[in-house]
This record gives sequence, C-alpha cells and structure tokens, in this order.
Amino acid sequence: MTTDLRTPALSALAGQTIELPSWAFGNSGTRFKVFGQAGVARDPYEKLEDAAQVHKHTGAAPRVSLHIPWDLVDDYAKLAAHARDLGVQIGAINSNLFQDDEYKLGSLTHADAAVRRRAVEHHAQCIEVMRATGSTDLKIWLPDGTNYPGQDDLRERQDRLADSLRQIYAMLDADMRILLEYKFFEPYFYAMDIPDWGTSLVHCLELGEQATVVLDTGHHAPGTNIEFIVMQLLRLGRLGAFDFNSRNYADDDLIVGSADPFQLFRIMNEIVAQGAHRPESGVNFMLDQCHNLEKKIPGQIRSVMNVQEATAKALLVDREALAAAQRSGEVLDAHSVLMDAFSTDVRPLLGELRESQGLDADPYAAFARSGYQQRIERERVGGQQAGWGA
Ligand code: LRH
Ligand code: MN
Ligand code: MN
Repeated sequence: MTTDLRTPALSALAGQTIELPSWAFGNSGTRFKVFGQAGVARDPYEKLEDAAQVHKHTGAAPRVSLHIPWDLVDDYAKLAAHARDLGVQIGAINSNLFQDDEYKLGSLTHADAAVRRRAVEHHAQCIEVMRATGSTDLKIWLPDGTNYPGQDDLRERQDRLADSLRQIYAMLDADMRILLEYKFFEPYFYAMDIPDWGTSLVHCLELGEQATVVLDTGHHAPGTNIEFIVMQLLRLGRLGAFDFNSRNYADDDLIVGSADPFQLFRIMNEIVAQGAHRPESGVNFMLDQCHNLEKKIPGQIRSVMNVQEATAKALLVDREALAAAQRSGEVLDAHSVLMDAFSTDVRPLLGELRESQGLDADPYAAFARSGYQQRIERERVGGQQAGWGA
C-alpha cells in the first residue's frame, strides 16, 4: 500500500456514514416463518437504542431510516429527540404501499382515483413525519404491478403513476427529496410498474431536481452489472441512495457484501472514481436488510464493517496507474491495478482509523464484550416484528 494513498484513504473513511434501517432491529424471517429472538426491540424507541449501539462501536452509522407505519408513534418530535439523546438522528422516511387490502390492484397506479388519492395522502403523512424529525429523504418503493398479461393497461398505469408522483413531489419542502426505488419482480410477477432504474430515472427526470433514484442491490435480475448502473446514475447526477444488502437468488435481504464482496468492491470503486463517497455528493448509503438467523446488532455491525472494507479497498485503487494502463490499452495491467486493491487486507487500516477515533479496532468484539446483548435479553420480553405480516 503506497503512503500517498493511505493518508487520503484514512481521511475519506473518517467522513463516511452508513444509514441503518429500523426494521433490522425487529423480528423477521422468511415468507414462511418469522423467527422471534430474545431481547428484540419492542417499539421504535428501543430500535433506536439498538441502532445507537451500532454507531457507538463503529462510529460510522449516525442515522436510522424509519418505515411508516411500522414505526408508528404518537409524537415524532419526541422520537427524534430520543435519537439525538442517543447520539444518532432520523434518516430517510419509507412509505408503505404494500400491506393494505385496498392496494391489491395497485396504489399510486390504481385505476380508481379514490385509491390513488389515499396512496398520495399517505405520503403527506410521511412528509409530516419528515418535518417533525428533520428528515429530508422520502423513500418510495412502489410495490405495484400486474400478475397476468392483459390484467391492466401498462401505459395507463405509467400515466397514473406519473400523475400521483407529481402530486407527492409538489408537497415536498425545498430541502426535501424523493428517493424512488425500483425492483424487477415481487410482489407481482408479470410486470412491475417501476421494474428498473430506467423507469425510475424517467419519472425522476420528469419530476425535477428533487427526485433521485435509489438502488437496492437486491432488486436486479441475476447477472446484472450493478456497478454500470451506479456509474450511469452518478454521471447523470441522479443517484440518491443505496439500499445495501446481499442477494444470491432473489431479494434475499442478507448482510451486504457477504455472498459477493467483490461485487460490493466494484460498486464502491465506481463511487470512489466519481468522488461520490464524499458526504457532499448527496448519496445516502443505506442498509436495507433483515437478520433472520443471526443477532440483530452484531448483524448490523458486520454490515457496516463490510461497507467500510469495500470502500477502503476502492480508495486504495491506484487511479493514476489505472488511467495510464487504460490509456495505453494494457488490459491486464489495468485489471491488475483493481485486483491489487481488492486483494489488500484493509482491516489494519480500519482498525487504525477506529483507534484514532477513540474506538476499539474491532467493533464486533467490542460489542460482544459490552454486555448490552445479555442485558436486553434479560430485560426485554415480547420483541416487535419488523413489519411483514404485522
Ligand atoms: C422492497 C424493499 C423496500 C421496502 C423494504 C422493506 O423489497 O426493498 O425498500 O421498503 O424492502
Ligand atoms: Mn429496498
Ligand atoms: Mn427489497
């Protein structure tokens, strides 16, 4: 590792933040069974307390995304104050259009204007939550779609969607933005209404500057070159956020970088190549995961560490050598520059960073030693479900 890359890498890593999902701290499972765990958070306040542990030991996770109505409370200003007392803050607010009977045939795309109005109205409530908590990101994942060819008019559904999104966009304050998520299948299996980044981008471009795309790493067909999408969205200034997780088969929602750390590195390489790891780029690095088998807090700590490790490796790419090899058409030399960075053990570098911040070099071990897990397992009975089937 050359010294000229090491120092800037350390300072870039010190500025990196990763946002945690509140639902990672609730009980979750598969579509077949929700597994209950001892000590799981019983309400949004306790979810924030657990999330704050992740920040306490990593120093890199100061925000928590909420999902409405999974994180329903009477007083959101009070919840935000609780977060601040714990040293964290509320991040993106996720709307929920996938658990109401009324939305069976669609929400923002429904043929009935009254149903669409109700779905738009739900976003007005989410924006109120944003105002009360200081959140600036409204994340919309549209679960709408059709199961059978001919079930509905594909074009009309797009037009209705554009109209509903326009109404939501018009409600935003000047410092707010929409993060529009896409997903190629599920819960519908013939045609999703926002199946891909192209469709999300088209709607964002129509809406205006305050609309950006959110890329969930689990929402693509097998073999999709995700880093290409990252590059293109950055190039157009429309990459608003990531929902990081690991997929092997479908929308597996497992720990980011677990099955394919090389893919995460390739994604972070495109990020670093365009300087988008810097906080001022506006890209929100969020996790969207659940921990079904493993414990929640250690699962989130591991996830944050995986993102940090991929970022550190991307920061160690010798960009001058890479550009020189690319310019001269030295294919294998260029490839070797990337692989050298990927093969570097960055754990000592990250350990050094944490120690310089007064943290333990190993957040995972530090949490295990802290006794927090044993305490919540003793004290909390009746943990809350993350949301599914609730
Ligand atoms: C949909 C999704 C979306 C939801 C979250 C819980 O699959 O990725 O982001 O809000 O899962
Ligand atoms: Mn997601
Ligand atoms: Mn998903």
